[in-house]
Amino acid sequence: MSHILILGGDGYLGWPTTMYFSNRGHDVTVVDNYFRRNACTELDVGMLYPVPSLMERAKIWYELTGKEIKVVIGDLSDPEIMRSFFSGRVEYSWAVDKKFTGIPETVMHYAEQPSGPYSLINYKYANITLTNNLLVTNNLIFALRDFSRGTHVVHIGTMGEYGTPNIDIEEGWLEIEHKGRKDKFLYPRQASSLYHTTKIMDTDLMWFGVRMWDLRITDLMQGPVYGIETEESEISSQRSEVRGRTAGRADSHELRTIFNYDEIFGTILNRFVVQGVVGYPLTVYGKGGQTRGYLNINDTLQCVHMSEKAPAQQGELRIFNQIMETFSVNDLAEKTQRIGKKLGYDVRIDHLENPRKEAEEHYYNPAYRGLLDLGVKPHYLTDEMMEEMFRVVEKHKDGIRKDVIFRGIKW
Ligand code: USQ
Repeated sequence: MSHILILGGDGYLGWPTTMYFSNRGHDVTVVDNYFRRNACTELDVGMLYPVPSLMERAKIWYELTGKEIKVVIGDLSDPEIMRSFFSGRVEYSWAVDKKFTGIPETVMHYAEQPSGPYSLINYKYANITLTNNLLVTNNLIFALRDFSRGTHVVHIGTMGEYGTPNIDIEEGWLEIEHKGRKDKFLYPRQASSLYHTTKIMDTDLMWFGVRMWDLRITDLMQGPVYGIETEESEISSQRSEVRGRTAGRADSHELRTIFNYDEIFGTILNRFVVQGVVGYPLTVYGKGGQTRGYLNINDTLQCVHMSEKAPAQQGELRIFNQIMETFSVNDLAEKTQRIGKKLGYDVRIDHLENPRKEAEEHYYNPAYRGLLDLGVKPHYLTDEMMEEMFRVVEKHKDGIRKDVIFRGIKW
């Protein structure tokens, strides 16, 4: 089994990915600077339930499974921290065995400020987004250039890089015929937030690294993710109950991922379910015709796994569109309302003036075959899936803060 380094392993997707690979027998090292937690505290946005620190999570995971996840609390925008994972000078914040595991075969790169609204609060948050996201990616490609060009990077990009063009969206590349000659280019990109713009810049940096130094990179253009439980969070909650470790821990689900429902860090469907449960009218922005490609958190795990198993070639920037189905905001609101009503909630739908600048009615036809061809089996947004989300959220209903649901951060 290979050694996997997970950058940004404390976040909504990073921590489930960490457990997923550890559970499958990989050596996993995880690094995070607690950006997300600190930003939630600073901006006072709360979370659905408290989660233990990354070091505590690694310890609990070790107690429950006997599998070690090595942890580094550190800021990857510092090049020396990034380089330490390749030079062998890494200082683990927590590990059972503090001996260097070796250069990773795969790096999963999630270490980015992931929110459009955060990036547009004001120039200060815009700068944090730009510096963090671009420095981390640049530090990574230089560390690979200098220490390990054979390491495969799996980077989480975003479908938002493409925007909503009036033509079909291809998987990363577009063949263009111009004045009788043909060439292949990165598909035109035009993001709708500053955060999404940093992901375009990431792609450019990584494409540069591939052209100059033959790096091998998979860039996954992901849509908004929804969901809470993964196989590993369920296993761990069963085991922790069996061991009677529940006292004082978050509802015995201590290894569940961080779950935000606020305007800044919550993605739309997670927000809608929470709004449905607490009787807050669903916050549809504008006309609600905004269409995006969505996926279940369990499919993020499958997608990064399939990408890891069948890596990009040396000197290849491989791009996949990581979505499983498309919905408009109105589709999601109606679905939430229908399922909520079935479960006894009076779910109302509100159309707020859109704080964002985005097309509210538009053509949207993205290709997304690549990951399915690699063997990903989608978990679609069925009624059962939504009911399950309602049930988990219901358990934490009393702690939900209505004041963080909508602030109206303007673009
Ligand atoms: N929206 C509403 N009401 C809400 C929240 C969102 O109508 O209360 C609308 C937004 O205006 C947007 C759509 O729902 O049109 C999706 O919004 P979102 O906040 O769920 O997603 P977004 O800001 O695009 O960002 C999220 C993740 C980001 C990821 C991106 C994928 O935070 O990290 O890159 O989804 S994508 O949307 O494909 O660019």
